[in-house]
Amino acid sequence: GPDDMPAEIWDKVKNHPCYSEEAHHHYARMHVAVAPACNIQCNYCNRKYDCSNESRPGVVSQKLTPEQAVKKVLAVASEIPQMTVLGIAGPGDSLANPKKTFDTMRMLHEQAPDIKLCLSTNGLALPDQVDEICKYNIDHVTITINMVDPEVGAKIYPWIFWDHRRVTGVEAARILHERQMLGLEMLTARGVLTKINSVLIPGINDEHLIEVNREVKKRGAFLHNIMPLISEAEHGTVFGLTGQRGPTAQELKAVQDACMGGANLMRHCRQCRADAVGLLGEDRSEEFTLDKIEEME
Ligand code: CLF
Ligand code: SF4
Repeated sequence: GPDDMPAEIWDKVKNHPCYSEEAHHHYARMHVAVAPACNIQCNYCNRKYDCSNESRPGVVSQKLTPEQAVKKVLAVASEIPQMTVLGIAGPGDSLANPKKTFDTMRMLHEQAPDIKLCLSTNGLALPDQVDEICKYNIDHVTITINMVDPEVGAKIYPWIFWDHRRVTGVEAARILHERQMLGLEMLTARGVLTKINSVLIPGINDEHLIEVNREVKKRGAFLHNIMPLISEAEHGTVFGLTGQRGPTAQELKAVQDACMGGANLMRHCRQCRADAVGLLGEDRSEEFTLDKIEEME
């Protein structure tokens, strides 16, 4: 709340539904699905659906061009006055699609300067894009960080696409880890509020997330959101984790509790889809499909 943080930080979080538990009852966010490509492979990802780093897997979002996205944001903003934040969270990685992501952000920065801009990324491309992020006043960034030990990372990420080639194994996880830490440090230095998402994968990174929490706090992360792996048979075989279960509610709470005293935890995440619209936990995306927006004009 306003009593326990500097005024300029409070100003950034007071109406952001993800960064403030209180705000999520009153303020809405929306996502536009402009970023289809990804530059890494997570073992828990099913590429047919939205990026599961931020989203509930098993939903397919309507992909938009930057122009369609801007049109949609302006239409939603005029219908839902509590809509304070626009995020780009997939369906792939926002920064693996820099042209589409930043074209959208630039147009919104110009045409709707009151809307707060937010994006989520796996962090691989982040250090190269920090200048661009600051240019459009994107002051909230989420990085998905599932490990700080490349040996653990090798069990989560079979490959990354880096420097024009595919890199695999522990080397891939080491590069991803270094880029995530560097990106986080650069955002902190520039005053961008950074939230860390971690996917809790039982037997792979459950105990390790305590160390992740410590390392991200050290580098200035504002919030740490530990999310359960969602693995449901009807969503098809997850790429490399056949038979992998998600955590129980008790297991999730135990890891979150073990992180108390470290980086502040977010516990109200609803794992939104890449084209979510409305209050967290409420999904009005069906009211704002492209054909409906065209009818509104
Ligand atoms: Fe979207 Fe993410 Fe920005 Fe929020 S969602 S890009 S930080 S505006 Fe929020 Fe949804 Fe959880 Fe994400 S509840 S999945 S944390
Ligand atoms: Fe899938 Fe991982 Fe890429 Fe997200 S970051 S789209 S979960 S591979």
